[in-house]
Amino acid sequence: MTRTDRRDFLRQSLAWSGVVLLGERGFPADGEYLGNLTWLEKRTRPLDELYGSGLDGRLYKDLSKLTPETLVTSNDGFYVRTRASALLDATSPWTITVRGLVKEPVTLRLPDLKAHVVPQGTHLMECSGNGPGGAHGLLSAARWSGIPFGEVLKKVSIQPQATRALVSGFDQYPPEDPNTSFSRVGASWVFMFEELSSFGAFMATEMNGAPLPRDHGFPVRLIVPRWYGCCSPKWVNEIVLVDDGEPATSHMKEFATRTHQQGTPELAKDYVSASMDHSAMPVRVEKWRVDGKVSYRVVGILWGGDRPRNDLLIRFNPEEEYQPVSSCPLPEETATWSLWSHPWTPRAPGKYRIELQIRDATVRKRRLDLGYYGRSVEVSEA
Ligand SMILES: Nc1nc2c(c(=O)[nH]1)N[C@H]1C(S)=C(S)[C@@H](COP(=O)(O)O)O[C@H]1N2
Ligand SMILES: [Mo]
Repeated sequence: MTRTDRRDFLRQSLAWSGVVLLGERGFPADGEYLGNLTWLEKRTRPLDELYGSGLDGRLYKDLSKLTPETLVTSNDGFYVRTRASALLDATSPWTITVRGLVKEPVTLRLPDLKAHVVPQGTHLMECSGNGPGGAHGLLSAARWSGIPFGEVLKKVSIQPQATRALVSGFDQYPPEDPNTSFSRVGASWVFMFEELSSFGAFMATEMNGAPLPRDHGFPVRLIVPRWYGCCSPKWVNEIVLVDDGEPATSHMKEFATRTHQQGTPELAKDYVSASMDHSAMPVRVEKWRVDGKVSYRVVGILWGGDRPRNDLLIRFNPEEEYQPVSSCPLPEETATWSLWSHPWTPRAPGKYRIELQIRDATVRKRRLDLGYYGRSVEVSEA
């Protein structure tokens, strides 16, 4: 085991140690599992099924199946937002052009950068437009390897006025591609050098020990840990070094609201870091029969934020008080997600809206404050 593997393994076993009294996969050992309740939010997309092409290509992950063993998503189970273009030719040596505020533009050959590939650990990615129509399934985590972004910058001589990098990928689709997507083509984002280094951005070449799958950016994509997925261009082929006067890209503007910007700024420098706040949601409500009585258990995930915390609260309707989640192990770090669970005895049959919150009011958690990940169920037996 490498150091990262061992850390992942330890984290996963620790994450579930809060429920060691429960049986296999965390279920009560003596109970009968009766299945999961259905979410009442209208779902319009299939789950765990790769469909569509190009910009419209999607895979929404079925998060209700998450277990401690599947917290690292397999390559073909990882969510997809935009599939590789039919025009993408990744056979010849891939190149990345670095231009803009450099002494001399250079064309880097990916094979020449491969010496800098190192394990980067497990990182979660979430689409900022991750809504109920796809059961919030635009969320996955993988173990990545890649080239630290700083190593790429070392290959060029940077002019002193450069403060930012505009990173772009291959985003050309055949005219006959039947896109009906509301999404616009392109995923270029402008980052402050400082953001790229402090968040540990890297150019990923491997996912879970294998070359990146084509739909996930083969042969190389950017990953900005703890930022929304819209800031991680796939099929990266160009880096332009720019200064503070650089306009925002159309992609940044399209995603301004979803990344919690103030309005839709015209200049890249007026965009705040698109990092994910502390977030949590239920992924399933299990129904059990224990000692002849029906009981429920809510299982969910916790992710985002800048430091590990487990002061998670849950409530089962807006008029109810929040109460501490009964089993929420403290994660080791916030690069990826962890599981929590909470036994639930509804007072009466009826509809319940489940919401999560963080106890510390000083913590930034904009989506929790908005009730963004709240989900509802109907209980027929209490
Ligand atoms: N070149 C390119 N990169 C892209 C996109 C795109 O449309 N084109 N979509 C972005 C968005 S919105 C998300 S959420 C992530 C999704 O990455 P995944 O499909 O590997 O899960 O890729 C990002 N990178
Ligand atoms: Mo996204």
